[in-house]
Amino acid sequence: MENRTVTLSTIDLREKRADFPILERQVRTGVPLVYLDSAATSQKPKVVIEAMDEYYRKSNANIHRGIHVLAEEATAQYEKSRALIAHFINSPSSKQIVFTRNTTEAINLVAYSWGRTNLKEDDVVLLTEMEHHSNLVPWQILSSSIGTKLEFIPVTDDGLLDDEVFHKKLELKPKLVAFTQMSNVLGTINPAKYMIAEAHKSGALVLLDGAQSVPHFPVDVQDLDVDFLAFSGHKMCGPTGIGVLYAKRNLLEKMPPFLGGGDMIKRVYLQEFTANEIPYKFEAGTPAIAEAIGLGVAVEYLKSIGMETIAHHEQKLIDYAIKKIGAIDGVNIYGPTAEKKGGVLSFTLTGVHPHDISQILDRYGIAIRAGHHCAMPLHDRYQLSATARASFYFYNTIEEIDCLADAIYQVKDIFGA
Ligand code: 7TS
Repeated sequence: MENRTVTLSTIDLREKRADFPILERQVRTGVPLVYLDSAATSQKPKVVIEAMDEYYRKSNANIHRGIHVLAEEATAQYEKSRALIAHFINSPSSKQIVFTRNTTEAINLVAYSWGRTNLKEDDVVLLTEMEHHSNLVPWQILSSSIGTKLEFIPVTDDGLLDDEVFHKKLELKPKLVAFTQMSNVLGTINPAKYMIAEAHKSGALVLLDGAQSVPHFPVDVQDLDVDFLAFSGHKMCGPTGIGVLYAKRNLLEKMPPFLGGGDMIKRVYLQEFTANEIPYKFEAGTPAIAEAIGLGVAVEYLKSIGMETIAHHEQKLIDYAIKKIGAIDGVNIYGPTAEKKGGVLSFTLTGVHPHDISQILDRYGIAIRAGHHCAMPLHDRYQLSATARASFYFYNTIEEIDCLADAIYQVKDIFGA
């Protein structure tokens, strides 16, 4: 599958667990933590925690403003991080990496800045039924204020985007197609390169929500030819509070600022201002400096393992999980077959509410998530109010999936399900 050309792993990723202090924790009645909630946020390796600690101990200062040694060091580290992230996604330039708080803010930036400048009443924005609320609500807000129309690519029963309807919707000549590269509920990995090429043929720009893809497999913005890519640091071993918007240079250069304030200006007069160059034009105010530095260290850490190795390991985990958990009587798994998805397993158990599943699993130290996972319309599509979701990262093991299966049998016993 596209983006997933994996080579056989030679590294035993089990040894990487030692990099994560939290994975040594025991919880509840002294049972080892089994963390299966990385789609919500990943755990952080020591190198990231220590880099942020070191920054505060040795170099803390505000960036881009001072001429003293600490300000110079802080600025250099912050900008080095931008360059590392640019390299990680193969951005042609680090000027195309805008630091935001998270994926949500990156998408809002595009909706407000690009959307309000380039879209008008009745223009079509094409989304999908499997979007996280953060790639849905900003476009709804835009629609309610300027009258753009939202259209949707439906999801099939087996959790894939309907390609035929996608092409029909392209005939409406959308100005933007915005979709997730990987669903946080179904785990579906959408054929992004193909969809981007098809959207471009019809004249649309494409925004890719990379919140669940950039942490888990190689994403190359030039190979994809994507116009906008949004992702969050905290799902990829980095801290919370830092995210990224990548965009093509010509788009960023024409887009007006999103927030106004310090750092995003070149010159300010009483009545007006001139905007700074990219990417600073979009980074108003003091940014999350330690967090940006932490994310730079996180991408170096991921690269040292290898994104293909990570993808390969997670493929093994989801394949095993679908077989093992899917064999439990009463369990329904949502989403496509293992080779079309990443490490996300959403399921229901007949007769037991997902919140009850999650609560009982917690007694065994197993952290999963229950609810709508910020994808209410997708749950409506399957006539569900909630699902239970186990999600994996490279530090998870086959044994942890066995623990999950054993605990689901306990849930069945308790509920007589
Ligand atoms: N897009 C997708 C596909 C996501 O999975 C998430 C977060 C976001 C956008 C938003 O990311 P944020 O960092 O701006 O919050 N997904 C989840 C989840 O599945 N459980 O908690 C957060």
